[in-house]
Amino acid sequence: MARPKTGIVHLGLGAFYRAHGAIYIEQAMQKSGGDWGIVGVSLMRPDQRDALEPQDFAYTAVELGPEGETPRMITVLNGVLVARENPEAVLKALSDPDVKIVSLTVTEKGYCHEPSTGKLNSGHPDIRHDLAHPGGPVSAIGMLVWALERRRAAGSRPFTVLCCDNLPDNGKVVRQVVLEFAGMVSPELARWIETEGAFPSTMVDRIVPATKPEDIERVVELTGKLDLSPVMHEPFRQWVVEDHFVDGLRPDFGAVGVELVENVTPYEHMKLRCLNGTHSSLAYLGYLAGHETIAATVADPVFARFCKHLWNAEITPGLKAPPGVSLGDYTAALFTRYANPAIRHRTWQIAMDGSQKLPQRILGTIAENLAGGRPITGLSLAVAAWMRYVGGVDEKAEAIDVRDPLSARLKALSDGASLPADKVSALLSVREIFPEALAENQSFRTALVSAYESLSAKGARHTIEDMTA
Ligand code: CS2
Repeated sequence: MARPKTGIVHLGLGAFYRAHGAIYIEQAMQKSGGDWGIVGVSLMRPDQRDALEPQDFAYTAVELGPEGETPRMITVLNGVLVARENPEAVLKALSDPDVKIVSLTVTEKGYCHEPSTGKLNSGHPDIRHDLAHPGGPVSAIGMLVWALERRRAAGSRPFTVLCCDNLPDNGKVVRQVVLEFAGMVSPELARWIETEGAFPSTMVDRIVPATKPEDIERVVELTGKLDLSPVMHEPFRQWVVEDHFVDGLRPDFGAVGVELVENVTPYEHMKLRCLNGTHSSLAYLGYLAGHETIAATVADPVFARFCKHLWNAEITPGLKAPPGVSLGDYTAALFTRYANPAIRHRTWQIAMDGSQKLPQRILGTIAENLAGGRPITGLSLAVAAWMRYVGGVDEKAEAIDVRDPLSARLKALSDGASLPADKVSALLSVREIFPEALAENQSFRTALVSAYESLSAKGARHTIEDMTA
């Protein structure tokens, strides 16, 4: 079957994008046409390319719903490149004038920014490397800027940069770091990107656990075919996008249910705080209590009560709902999504990269609640659970495999103190995570110390039980 021409390059090809953006785009082309085939880029590892290439980049997306599993073949990918192996091929793809959109899911840490300020971390080793290597960038930001420079030099138009990561104002974040990097290359380039480029913010949502070996076997049972890289996802999906694209060029998103809006901020706040905020809270506390998945965690009534308490008492009271949305309905639907037993989303997976996630998921709500006189006990317990987690030892005294760009430093800070109050103080000193005003707030500190003490003495489950009794 003839494939559509490539119009999109996606940086950070993982299960999430293949089960979310890629499917929307394939459906938009089925409805309205257009040359929006996708070339995916893995920044480091070749495994996605190696699994997908022999199957001509087609893969199975399996919807795990209450009525069972629905597999669907997705054929929107035209290829996968591996940046570490061949950065020139990536720059070439990005410089092709037929490519109108470059989208990204490179995770929070992939923007090389300082989460608490949103500015480029110009001391980041990848950024320093990329400033010196126009032909061989290793960071997504370096790839974007050096490709934009090639396009400008060739007299082409810039591409739209479509950020699909869970960051607030994600378009603004990537615009800020791209412009800062470009400014160090040449003021002219920065000006061109600023005036001609586009960085719409987006809110993306679909729960897509990492594919497990048993998923591959399940797909064989369902379809009779071996697929080395299927993706498993929940039925729910949402994509809210600011309709601001270079020369207005984009797939017919409106035809497939993508919400095109002027201002994505209320949607992002709602999703990051209600979904990702409780996801991370359940991940740290659930992991410490020995729960393997989110579904198992909320099947425990103590945790279910806690999750609802977080929404009702601490998260939604200060939140401005997007137009026409009821936060009560939104969080009720979220609970059903978490409880879906077919989605085996590991607490350990969500617990990764906490240093990059806590600010936008939890700390913003805590800071606003403190200013507005609202409670912070439950969210502070979640932060204390993260502090226990990065200490690297679980409630059965077993080692935790902590994955975080700051893991070594966090562990050293935790190990360097012995009393809970000192561990809390040590971890609060990490400025990339806790802004000074919050770190020095006495109510927050007191809540953290008491939560940490209780976690050490009684464990996560009993602490929550007492709190929500
Ligand atoms: C999760 C998200 O891994 C995580 O940190 O909270 O990936 C979450 O599943 C998605 O944002 C849902 O849209």
